[in-house]
Amino acid sequence: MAGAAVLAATVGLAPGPIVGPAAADEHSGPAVPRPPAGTGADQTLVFADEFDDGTVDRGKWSTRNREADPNVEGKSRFLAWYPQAEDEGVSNVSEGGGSLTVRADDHDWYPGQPWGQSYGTGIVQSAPGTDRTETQPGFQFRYGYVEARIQGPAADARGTDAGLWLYSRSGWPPEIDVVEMPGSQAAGKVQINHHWNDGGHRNEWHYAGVRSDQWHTYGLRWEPNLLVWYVDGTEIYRSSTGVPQDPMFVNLAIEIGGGPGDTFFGDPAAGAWPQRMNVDWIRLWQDGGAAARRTADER
Ligand SMILES: [Ca+2]
Ligand SMILES: [Ca+2]
Repeated sequence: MAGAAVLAATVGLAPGPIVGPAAADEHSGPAVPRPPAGTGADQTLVFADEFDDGTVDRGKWSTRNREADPNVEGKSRFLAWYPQAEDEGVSNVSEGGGSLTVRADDHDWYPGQPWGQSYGTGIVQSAPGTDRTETQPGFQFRYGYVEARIQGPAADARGTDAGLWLYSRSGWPPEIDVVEMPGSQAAGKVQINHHWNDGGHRNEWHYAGVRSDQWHTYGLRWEPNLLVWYVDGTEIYRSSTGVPQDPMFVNLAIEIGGGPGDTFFGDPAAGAWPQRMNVDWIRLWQDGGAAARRTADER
């Protein structure tokens, strides 16, 4: 990726680990959200959406699925169709009541879908080049602290996988799951996961200890040699293995997949539809130095 190469050449490696509480807010005027104390000294809010104005910000988000089949312009993946308001007059992504909502449902047919997907769902991605013309400016970052307040699908959301993922345009893996909510889990189990390339795909999976259908804040601290996951501001896991060094972009979505006997998604035929994921806000901080080194190429 030319963008990634330029970025690597211009940004260089980030400073070492950052410790200590957040400093007092030096800004005047409207309050700028601060990262939770203890999650590092990151002070610069470099990307955020409060989802409070009732309109999905298409300057920040693409609603096409970069991982989906490019032949259908990012509209199909697994068992689901990702309808686009501008094309099909239908969208499963909306904003209202102070939150972004992704809806997954089991309509038999969506306008425009070519392959008979039985389900529809939605996504927002900050990935550059995700729109039809590959001109979406997008947002990527490397190192920092990202946090979102999320209410996921119910415990009976068989066939779904909701979450906040970080992906890289350089390929897969890497993948960092700030939070992932696979629908096979009867108790609405919430996971934090990490996938990396070690001459092959390796991963680690951890139970987050909370229910998917309750509101929680999920955070990730990403340093050059360390990943730390937080739920409601409390550290629940850390890893220094396979820490990604590529710029990554943000994804909020409900995927649909699985089938009879599937132990991850579960069986969508046994699911309760529709399911929703609500996101009150997402905020991403970097330390001042890292933020200053960000280039237009990262946006
Ligand atoms: Ca908005
Ligand atoms: Ca909000």
